Amino acid sequence: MRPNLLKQKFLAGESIVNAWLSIPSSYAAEVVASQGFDSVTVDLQHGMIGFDSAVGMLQAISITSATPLVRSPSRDPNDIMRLLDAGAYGVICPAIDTPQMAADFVAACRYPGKGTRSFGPARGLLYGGPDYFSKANDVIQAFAMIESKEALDNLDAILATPGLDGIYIGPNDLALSLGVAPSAQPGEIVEQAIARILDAALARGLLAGIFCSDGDAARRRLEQGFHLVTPGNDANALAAASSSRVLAARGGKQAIGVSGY
Ligand code: 3PY
Ligand code: MG
Repeated sequence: MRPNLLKQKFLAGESIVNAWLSIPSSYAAEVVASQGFDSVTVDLQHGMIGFDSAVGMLQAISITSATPLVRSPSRDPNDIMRLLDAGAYGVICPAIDTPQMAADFVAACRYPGKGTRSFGPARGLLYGGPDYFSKANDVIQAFAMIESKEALDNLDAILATPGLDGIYIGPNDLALSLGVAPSAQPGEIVEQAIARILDAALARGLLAGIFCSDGDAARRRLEQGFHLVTPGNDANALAAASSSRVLAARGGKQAIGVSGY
């Protein structure tokens, strides 16, 4: 089976920089994936992306060595299994708040023996190779999003889920759940929660990932000990690059722009 470079890098102790796609375009996916990211995530939860667009985007990512990931639109096992069949090598599943949710999520990512994934690997087989079925349980990765107070309360039990590869922190929903406004620079309460989740993941040898507002924030999270960081998304990058060009063309006069999330 085609190797999972993200997994290999994690096992080798190397940091992982992950791209985040919200624009439903295989060409945009191809452009972003070609910039040297270790993994590229197609976001079907908050991105403007449906299943049909996601398939073309996973194909576009396939021209590079970056590991293709998805953020599933929900915890629904049917969504998760179909995205794996479309060739995702890892799933970031939103809002895993309880150990039962974590167990159900991991089960959806694994064939019987280790889970309940239904057979029909479709494009996963083309991308992964003829031994996809026999190797998929070891190669495909399952990352639980920790992004609520309930998940914090259940943290140890969630992290103890057999077969879970790691966690991915959603700092914005985490902030909301803790009663504070989402911010590019989270305040004390959210930072304490983030540090607690990171420590617990590191103690169990799980991969720890987090969404960041930009490249500088991502570098600081790597320095803090995270394994995988996402330096913002494609829409932010496009907005920032476009507004700086307007600014330059107008000789430095302030452009009035709106950045997508
Ligand atoms: C969050 O911050 O809640 C996220 O889900 C980031 O994508
Ligand atoms: Mg979230």
